[in-house]
Amino acid sequence: MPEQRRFVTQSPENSETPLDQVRGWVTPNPLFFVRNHFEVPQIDAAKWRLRIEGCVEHAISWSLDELMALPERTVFATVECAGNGRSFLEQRAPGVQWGAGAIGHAEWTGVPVKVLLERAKLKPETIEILFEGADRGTEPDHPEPMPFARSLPLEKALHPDTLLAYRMNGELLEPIHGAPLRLFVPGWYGVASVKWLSRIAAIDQPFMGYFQTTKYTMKRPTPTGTETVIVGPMAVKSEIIRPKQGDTVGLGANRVVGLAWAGEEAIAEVAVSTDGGQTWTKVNLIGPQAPYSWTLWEYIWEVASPGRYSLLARATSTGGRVQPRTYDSLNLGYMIDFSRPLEVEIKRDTRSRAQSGDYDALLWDMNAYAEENRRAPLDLDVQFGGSGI
Ligand SMILES: Nc1nc2c(c(=O)[nH]1)N[C@H]1C(S)=C(S)[C@@H](COP(=O)(O)O)O[C@H]1N2
Ligand SMILES: [Mo]
Repeated sequence: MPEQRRFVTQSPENSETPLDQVRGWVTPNPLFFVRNHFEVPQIDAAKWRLRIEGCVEHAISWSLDELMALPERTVFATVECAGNGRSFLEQRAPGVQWGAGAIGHAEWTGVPVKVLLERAKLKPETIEILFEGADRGTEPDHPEPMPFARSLPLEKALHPDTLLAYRMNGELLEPIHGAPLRLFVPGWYGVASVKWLSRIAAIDQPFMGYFQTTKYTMKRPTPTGTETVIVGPMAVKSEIIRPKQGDTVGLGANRVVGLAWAGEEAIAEVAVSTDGGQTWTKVNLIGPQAPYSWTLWEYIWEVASPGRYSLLARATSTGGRVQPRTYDSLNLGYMIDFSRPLEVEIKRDTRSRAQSGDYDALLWDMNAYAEENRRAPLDLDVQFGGSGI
């Protein structure tokens, strides 16, 4: 049976990408995680229009056909939910109790927001752009129904890679991912990428909506105390996807496979420790290393003695940011970016997972996976980093 998303909650749907099955750069749409605060709204794409209003010279509304006739742009990007990994926190934080899979990587196609804002012509007093979804509902501490809405600072809204997206991996958006049109903000936590867009407004005051004041904020130290910041750009982070937590593997050469990402930056380096963080070894990065995008990595771990081992991975971005070892509780249950130890047991009589230098096996795996799941084989030119073994 083909793999499926792993449900954390049924209604509204909150489900994870099955990360232990990742074998390629792009996450297939049916497996791509879903984060919904409210039920999916019913939208008739033929009647749907996107309004642009507020501090603009020309308030305009657009049909989907009109938007799709504009010059389009495509961006590959990884999206992570700001609450991804919340269930691993020692001190329980409220919110969806995600494992590691509230993340995915896709090719996003649409019209840069900038193109529409230029046509609507922003008035000089504009400081933020507000994006409103068609989904509505209540929260326990907000009994009045409200739409899901978020604003972006002008600079990010006007970045040419910030898209009004109608395609995901080449397919028209599915309802669950925001059809007919969603905002897509590469390098930022998923919460910024408002789905089911209905309205855009240029505003001259900071937006104080629920999803960026009551929720999705963190604390940051200041000389006099702390200040509140809105969850925005993604952290630098890595995840070990094979072996899995609690696996038993054999003596000899074991292949450790993982992912690493760095928000608006690309990954520069990933290192692995198999002794709980005392010593670190650089891994081989596999496939494209690009801004916004995760990279797969592989480490051939030669183990000489049986026992219990604690594995850690640590990513570094091209800008020099390094993944932290511990969680910063000022993040308030968001941006869960610390290196999480993975415990495995090495047994003498267990078959080892990989032989040294089995790059071919990795490629074979990726293609076998595509075939099994009736997906197009990888057309990606896989490059292996490092010196090889
Ligand atoms: N309208 C609307 N947009 C939304 C949300 C939502 O609940 N409603 N959830 C946000 C959050 S928190 C995330 S992580 C991403 C998830 O996008 P996906 O479900 O396509 O993976 O959508 C964002 N956009
Ligand atoms: Mo999210």
